[in-house]
Amino acid sequence: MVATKTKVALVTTPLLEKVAHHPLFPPLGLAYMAAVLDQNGFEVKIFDCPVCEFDHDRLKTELDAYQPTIIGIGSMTPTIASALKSARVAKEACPDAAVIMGGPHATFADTEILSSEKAVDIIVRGEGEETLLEIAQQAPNLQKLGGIKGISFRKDNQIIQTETRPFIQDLDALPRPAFKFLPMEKYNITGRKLMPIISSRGCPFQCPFCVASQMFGPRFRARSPKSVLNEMEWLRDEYGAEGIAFQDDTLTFDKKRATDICDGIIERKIKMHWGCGTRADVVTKEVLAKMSKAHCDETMFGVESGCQRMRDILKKNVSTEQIENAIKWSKEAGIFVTVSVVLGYPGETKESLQETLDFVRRVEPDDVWLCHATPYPGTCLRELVKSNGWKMSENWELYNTMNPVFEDPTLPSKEIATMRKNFYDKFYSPRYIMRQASKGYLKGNLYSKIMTRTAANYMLWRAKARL
Ligand code: B12
Ligand code: SF4
Repeated sequence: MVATKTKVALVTTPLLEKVAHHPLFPPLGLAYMAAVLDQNGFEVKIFDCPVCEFDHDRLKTELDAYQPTIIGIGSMTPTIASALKSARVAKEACPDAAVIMGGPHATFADTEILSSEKAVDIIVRGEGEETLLEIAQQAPNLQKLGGIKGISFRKDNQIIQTETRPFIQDLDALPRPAFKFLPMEKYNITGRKLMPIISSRGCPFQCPFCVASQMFGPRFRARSPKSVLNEMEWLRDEYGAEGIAFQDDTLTFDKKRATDICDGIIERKIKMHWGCGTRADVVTKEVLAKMSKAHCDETMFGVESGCQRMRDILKKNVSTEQIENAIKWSKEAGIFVTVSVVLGYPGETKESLQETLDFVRRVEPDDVWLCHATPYPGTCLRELVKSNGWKMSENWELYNTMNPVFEDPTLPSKEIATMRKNFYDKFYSPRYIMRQASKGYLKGNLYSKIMTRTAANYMLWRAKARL
């Protein structure tokens, strides 16, 4: 008799219409967990509802037909309402299955979710690969959950949080993300196949508004350049990837390793455009020039503020000179520069906000993310807003950094939102479109091409809104 494999379904929850979203990328976290389960003899299906355009009814039909033993659902803060609805339809379709939730929102809102949502049986906190595997190995009789590190669950009307799981030390030992379970032909960003790679996890900087450093820990854990280069070639050969989006928090934290990856790209003639995020204090002119030679088209710097006093409050130990140099060197190297700033963090004044916007205008990046300070569960910012007793929205759908979600009595959120909007109205100008179009279409920078369209759409949307 052939033993039947335990079935695991992994779900990216359907997008709710009114929740803003970015271009759709293959869900790397689910693909990593799928790879580990697959390697250990489990049968896996991934339902990436946004890209498949599944709503909750369709998800229910799919789960009903599949009848898995375990259903794992990912969670981000703005989509948590949809994730909880997915849990409910999962329980209706498969009443005997264990419904498990993981990801950055569930990790830090575990007790709230387990106390209010009976459809969720277990929450996996932090990295999921080892934890989900251990749960699957116990299924279907999940009687010894107390022995599994990094989970929260209900028992006798109590919520049990097991010991925190240590972070995975040898990232090279993980199998490659199992993209074979995803409809890879559907992921296109303005017609180009851009694929994600994460070459390191963890961040030693611990900025008080950031979830990533809490999720993946304070130590920079890096994969070897060889394994990263092999994965780039694999994505190109297996899936036709034309570009790579590095999902690392700080790709160049170890400059020597970043340089080795670039040297490898050049030596192996891997001709793919790529982009990454990093900090201005961990790049040099030489590293940026090398990155450009290795086809880096875009880099995003977490600048956070143009005001030194605010950068001190934000524990961003980076000087104005370092930021200006990083932007200048990137531009000289022909790299598209995005800067990300946080608006309205406690301590912000109208003057510091203006200083930031003036600073951004002066350094003229190719793009700018003006993010409202957002108190995600798990951040020091959330604790600060709570301890100040300030009004804070519990509507998670608004937690996308494009809306103010708390009220600092000294700086009305409406004022921040207006200054933000006015900035963008001027930034995405016809001159901007011309500049990006010339870089994109004449010099071939992929991100400039994308931004030409984005800015043109923004101007069109603004013109229509005024009619
Ligand atoms: C890529 C990315 C995106 C992509 C998502 C693509 C995708 N399909 O995954 C896009 C561009 C869409 C995106 C959008 C947003 N993002 Co984003 N994003 C990231 C980023 C840079 C990398 C994610 C990643 O691939 N990580 C690597 C994998 C291995 O980790 P993972 O996905 O977290 O999965 C692991 C664990 O979380 C866990 N896990 C995850 N799901 C599940 C499910 C189960 C069942 C289990 C058991 C475990 C589990 O196990 C996985 C493996 O270890 C992270 C930063 C980071 N370092 O993670 C931010 C991050 C996740 N994003 C964040 C934010 C704030 C956003 C936005 C709200 C706002 C914005 N300005 O971008 C929007 C919201 C989108 C939405 N509609 O909800 C925050 C999360 C905050 C929160 N509480 O939700 C992060 C942590 C960044 C940060 N520094 O704060 N993002
Ligand atoms: S914002 Fe960037 S540098 Fe700061 S803790 Fe998060 S990942 Fe690290």
